[in-house]
Amino acid sequence: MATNNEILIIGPPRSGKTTFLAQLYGRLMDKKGKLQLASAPENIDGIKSAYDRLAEGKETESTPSTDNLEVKIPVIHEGQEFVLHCKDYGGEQVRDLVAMMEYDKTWIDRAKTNDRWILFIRPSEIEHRFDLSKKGYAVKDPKETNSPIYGTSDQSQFIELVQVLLHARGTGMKDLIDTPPLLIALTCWDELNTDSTPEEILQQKLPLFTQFIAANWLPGAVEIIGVSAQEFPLKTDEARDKYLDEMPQNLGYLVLDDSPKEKDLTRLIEKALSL
Ligand SMILES: Nc1nc2c(ncn2[C@@H]2O[C@H](COP(=O)(O)OP(=O)(O)O)[C@@H](O)[C@H]2O)c(=O)[nH]1
Ligand SMILES: [Mg+2]
Repeated sequence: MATNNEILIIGPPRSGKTTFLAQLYGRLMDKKGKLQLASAPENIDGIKSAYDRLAEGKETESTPSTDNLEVKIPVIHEGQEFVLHCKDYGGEQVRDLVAMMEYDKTWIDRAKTNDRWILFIRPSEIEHRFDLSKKGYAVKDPKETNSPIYGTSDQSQFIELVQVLLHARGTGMKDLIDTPPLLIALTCWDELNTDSTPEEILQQKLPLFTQFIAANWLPGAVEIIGVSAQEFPLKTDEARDKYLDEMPQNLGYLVLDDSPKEKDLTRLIEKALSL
């Protein structure tokens, strides 16, 4: 099946989407990577302000729940134009994924019209390995501020998300899926302090989800990579100073099969295009 040139980027709150997009935007502006900007992106304000914050050594601000703008970034790869669609949600909306899909019909359209999907997952925020005894219980302290949506049955949430998107597209699961190809980006890779591969980490952290993906996608139509858009947390003045010294455009890397510390962040998109 021929794939179109629309790419969907999806991930729960605090999975590092805004930071990655701000860093990607910087790389696109620098024009040194494999991908170039095709024209001015739409609704770029959120990403620009994140970009400006990073330029001051400050971390991104979380997206207010009322702010549901979709960002569109047109890029050129090897002479062909592609559009990246990324939509940011406020935390509470994503807590019930099915409700989110009902709440926002544009997601259904997105699932239909984007023939390539990139899913952002932040492994360090996954609470525990799948454990039947814990299934159904809330594991997060609700008082905790900024608490990620990951929690109980992270795995079923990701499985459900992918199933809802497939259903919205009308993609059956009887045959192995080749369209949409799926790139799974494991974000904040630096937080893991690991020598394991992205495949190994996904298997360790989300074995059931890994099994679900393997059972439904053609092996060549799915890939798992690591991403560290920022390289370290920006929680202390020391870290912020270090960030400013090294400069945002020099920070960030991907963990790819062919390049374990790839500095060209635009290659994440290239990977999605090569599936
Ligand atoms: N250590 C580390 N922290 C990161 C990285 N990328 C993002 N973060 C932090 O993760 C948090 C959520 O990031 P953000 O981009 O706002 O996530 P979003 O909600 O998916 O848009 C922020 O505190 C970021 O500073 C990274 O590569 N490494
Ligand atoms: Mg965000």
